[in-house]
This record gives sequence, C-alpha cells and structure tokens, in this order.
Amino acid sequence: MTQPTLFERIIAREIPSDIVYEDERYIAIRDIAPKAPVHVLVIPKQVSTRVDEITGAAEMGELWLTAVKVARDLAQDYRLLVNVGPGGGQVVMHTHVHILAGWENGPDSD
Ligand code: DGP
Repeated sequence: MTQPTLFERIIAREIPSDIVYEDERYIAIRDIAPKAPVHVLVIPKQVSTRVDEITGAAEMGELWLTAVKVARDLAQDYRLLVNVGPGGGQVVMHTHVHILAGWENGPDSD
C-alpha cells in the first residue's frame, strides 16, 4: 500500500492546516512557508502526483476554475503557479496550484 501524501493527511485532518476553502473535490490551505503576503495552495482531493498526470479537460478545467474562484475571494490580482516535478521545484508530490498575492506593488516589489 502506498503511503498517503502530506496533503492527503491534511485533507484527513491528521495534520492541522489553515483551511480557506473546501468542497467535495478540493481543499485550499494557507502555505506553511509563505512566499507572498497571501500564499494559498489549491489541492484536488483526487490524488495525482503532478498536474500533467491530469489528462481530462473537465478535471483540468475544474482545477483551474477552483483556483480562480478561491483566488478571487482572496485578492483582486494574483499569481497562479504550478511546480511540475522535482526539476520544476515541486516538493510535495500531490498536485496543487499555488495562489500568490497581496504585494503592494506587484510580485517583484518585495
Ligand atoms: P511545491 O514546491 O510546489 O511542491 O510546494 C509545496 C508547498 O507546500 C510549499 O510551498 C510548502 C508547502 N507545505 C509543505 N508542507 C506543508 C504543511 O505541512 N502544511 C502546509 N500548509 N503547507 C506545507
């Protein structure tokens, strides 16, 4: 049996997190090591290791629509970012979208 991912353990409430959004298929939590004044992770409950494993247009579209919905509740302007694979900076091998926002003068101002 494979070990649950860190984010599965967060979804199961085995590890505490600051949840900003949740529905049947997604959860959004504040990043533990924020790289922007607002840094939230949108995580599908259906596990895939990395975003390019998602091949269905409906599933991919739903992930992005959920990320946009959560982001727009947090900020007017924002950055959406996905790290794909260790070489792309992905550390947690459970697909997630980063929402980064809250800079006074844009992302390169800090
Ligand atoms: P990535 O590098 O794209 O795999 O991003 C993983 C993010 O997950 C990273 O920004 C830090 C965050 N993170 C790691 N462990 C935890 C945790 O236990 N709780 C929360 N809320 N975030 C975590």
